Amino acid sequence: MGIRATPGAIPQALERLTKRKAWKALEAHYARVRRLHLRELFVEDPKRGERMTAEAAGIFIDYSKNRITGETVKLLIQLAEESGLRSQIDAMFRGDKINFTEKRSVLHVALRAPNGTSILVDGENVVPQVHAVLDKMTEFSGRVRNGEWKGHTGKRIRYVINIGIGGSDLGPVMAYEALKHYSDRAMTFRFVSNIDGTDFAEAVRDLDAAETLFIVSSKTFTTLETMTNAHSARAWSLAGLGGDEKSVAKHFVAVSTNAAEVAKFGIDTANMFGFWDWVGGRYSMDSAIGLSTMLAIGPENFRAMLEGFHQMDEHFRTVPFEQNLPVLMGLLGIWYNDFFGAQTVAVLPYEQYLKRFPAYLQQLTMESNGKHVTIDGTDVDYPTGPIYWGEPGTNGQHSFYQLIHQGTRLIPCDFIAFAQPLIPIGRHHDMLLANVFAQTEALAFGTTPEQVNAEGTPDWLVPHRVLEGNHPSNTILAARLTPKILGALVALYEHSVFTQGAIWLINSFDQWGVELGKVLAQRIIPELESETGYSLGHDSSTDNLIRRYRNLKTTS
Ligand code: G6Q
Repeated sequence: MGIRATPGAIPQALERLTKRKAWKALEAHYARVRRLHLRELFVEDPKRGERMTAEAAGIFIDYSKNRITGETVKLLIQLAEESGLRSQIDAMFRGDKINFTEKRSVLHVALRAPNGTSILVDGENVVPQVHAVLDKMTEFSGRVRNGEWKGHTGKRIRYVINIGIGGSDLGPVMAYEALKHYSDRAMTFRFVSNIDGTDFAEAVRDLDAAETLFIVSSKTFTTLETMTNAHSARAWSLAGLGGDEKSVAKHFVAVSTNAAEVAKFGIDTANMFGFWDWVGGRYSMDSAIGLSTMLAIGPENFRAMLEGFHQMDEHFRTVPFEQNLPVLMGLLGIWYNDFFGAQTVAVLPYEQYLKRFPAYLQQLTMESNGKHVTIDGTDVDYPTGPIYWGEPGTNGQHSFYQLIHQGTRLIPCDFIAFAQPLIPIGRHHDMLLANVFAQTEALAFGTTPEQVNAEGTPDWLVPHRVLEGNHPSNTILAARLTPKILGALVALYEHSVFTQGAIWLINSFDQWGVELGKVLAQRIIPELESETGYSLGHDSSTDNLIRRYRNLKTTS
C-alpha cells in the first residue's frame, strides 16, 4: 500500500511495512534462528563479544548478548534502508514538518546545535534564537546562584521549585537527580507535578517563602495540573510575603511558549524563558524547560550536557547504520517487539543517580511510539511501542529479576553502567559492577541441568534450579556519569525511538491521547464541586461513583 505523501516531510510511496522484502526475509530468518541459544552463538563465534559492539560520544554498547546472528543485523539494516530511515533522519534535521498531524517541525536537535550553525524553520534560522534563550538562562542562573538575584525581602534564593507535568517535569526531575553530584548543595530543588494537593503541600511545608523561587514550566501555560499548582504557589508565596503583589516578580519565573498566558498569570514576561512549538514536551529537557537543571548544576555543566546531546546527534545523522548506536538499538527493539512478540523492555541503570531514568524513558518511548495508526491513517498490522519499565540495580535483582530469569516471558534488558563511581566508597563500585556483568552473563547463559546436578542437587530439585538463559540484553557502558554523558545517553534513546517510529510508519511526535486527558476531567469538576443541584448523564457506574463521592466527602 502506498503512503500518502506529506509535503516535504515523509518519504513517498513506501510499501506497507509487512510487505517489504526485508520484513519477509526477517520473518523467514526468525523461523530459522528463534530457537538458537546464546550459548551456541558464543561457541560458534568466540569473538562475537568483541565484534558486536559499537561506540560513540563516550558511550560503548555491547549488543552481543542478543538473540541475533550477523545475518539478523544485516536484514534489520536492510529493513531500515527499505524504510527510508536515512531520508527520514535528514528530514528531521532539515526541519521538515514531520509531526504532520500538528503541522510542526521536530527540532530538539536544534536545541543543542552549536552557535554559528543553521537550521531553518519556515525559512528562518532558529539556532540564534536557541542561543539567545540559553544566554538569558545563563545570565539568570548566574544571578540566582551567586545571590545577586534577591527575593522580595532582600534574602537570596535557596529553594527552587519547578512546577510542571509530563514533559515539563519528568526531564527536569530526571536531570536534577542524575546530575545532583554536580549541583550547588547550598540550594534545594523540588518538583511539583501532581494535581493532588499533597504534592504541593509537602514540597513547601518546611520552606520560607522569602527564599523560594517558583519556576512555572508549561509549554502551553494552560495545563490544568500546572496552573492549579501555580495558583496555589502564588497564594502560598503571597501569604508568606505579606500579600504584596509586587513580590511575584521576584519569586516567579515562567518557561513557556505562551507569552499571553504568562502575562495573564501575573509573571513579568521579562522573566519568561521561551521555547518553540517545534520542541515536543518529552524532548524538551535541554530547552528552557531545563532551567532548574541549569540553576542546579550551573551554565557550564548545562552546556557540557548539550555538547553530549550534540555529539550523539551527529553520530546518528552521519554514521553508517552498522555502527550507529541509536539505529542498532532501535532495530534490536523491533526484532524483539515484532518478531519474538516481546511486550516490554526493562531499563536497568546500575547508578543510583539515574533512579528516575526509567520513569523519564517511559514517557519518551511510550508517548512517542504508543500509536496504532500509520501515517496514512490506517491501522498497523504489527505491534508498535513496547512497555518500558525498570529500577536501578541492584535493588531490582531482589525483586522482579526472578521473572526475567525464570518466568515465561521474554524481556529484553538494557543494563546501564559506569566504570567510575562519582562517590567512591571502599569496594562498593566493584561489587556493583560485578553484579552488572554477573546478571547479563546469567541471563544469557543460565545454568544447565548438568551444572546444577554437578553441584550435588537432588534430582527433584534440579528443574527448579535450572536457568534456561537465552535472555537478551544490551550493556551500555561509559567511563563516568557526567553532564556530557547524560546528554549523549538521552539522545541515544531519543534517536532510537525515532528509528523505531520511522520504521513502524507512525508519527512519534504527537500525543492525542494526552490531549484528550487534558479536557476529559473538565466536565466532571463542576459536578463534584456544585453546592446545589447538578445533573449527571454519564454511564451508571460513573454516575453512581460521583454520587457516592459527593456523599462521602461530607461524611465525618
Ligand atoms: C509531552 C506531552 C506532555 C506535556 C504535558 C505538559 O510530550 O505533550 O507530557 O509535556 O502535558 O504540557 P505543558 O508543558 O503544555 O504544560
